[in-house]
Amino acid sequence: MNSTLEAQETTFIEPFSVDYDLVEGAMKNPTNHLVRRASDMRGHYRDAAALQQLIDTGNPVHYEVYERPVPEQYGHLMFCISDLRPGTVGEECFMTKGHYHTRLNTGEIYLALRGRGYMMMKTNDGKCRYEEFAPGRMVYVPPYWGHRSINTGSEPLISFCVYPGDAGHNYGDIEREGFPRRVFLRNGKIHVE
Ligand code: PAN
Ligand code: ZN
Repeated sequence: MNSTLEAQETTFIEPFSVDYDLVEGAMKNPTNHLVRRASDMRGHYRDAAALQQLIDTGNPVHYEVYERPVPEQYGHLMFCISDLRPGTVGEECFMTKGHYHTRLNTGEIYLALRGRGYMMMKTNDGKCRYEEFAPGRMVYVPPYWGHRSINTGSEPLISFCVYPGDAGHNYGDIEREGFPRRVFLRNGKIHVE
């Protein structure tokens, strides 16, 4: 049984449940498990030489994302749990690549479960804002805002997110534009510059 609303297809599926390990930030039986290492982050940090050194000395994991995908359609809700490791590239805090949603007018909810950090957000006309991540805090990423998570703490930053099934991910524009602000750890203090 499929229903059509605003001429967009929404596939009927059976209800299901998912179990999480909220301390490890893992989904027990993920269908998709994405692992991004230092070598996947080329072009994103200011200090390319420091990133190369990290790649050459073990190429550590930056973050992992666990998903149980649903149809990528209007009406469905995609969700995932992610584990962004602590660390720096030079002095810049570990972060996700960041993206716009392909359908720009789709938002996202992030619930912080463990660790400390920021959600850095930007629009394609140059606005930039950030919100702090801390356990028990929800960050709302409104439609039109590109977003990137940044770990400013010493333990993994674990978050759970939910977004429209038909949102899609646009990495290319963020790679070209970058974010106007970066987050650094210097002498034990966090600086947003
Ligand atoms: C999240 C992100 C996840 C990884 O599920 O995809 O945190 O970040 P990157 O996609 O930037 O590598 C999300 O925002 N989905 O829309
Ligand atoms: Zn997103």
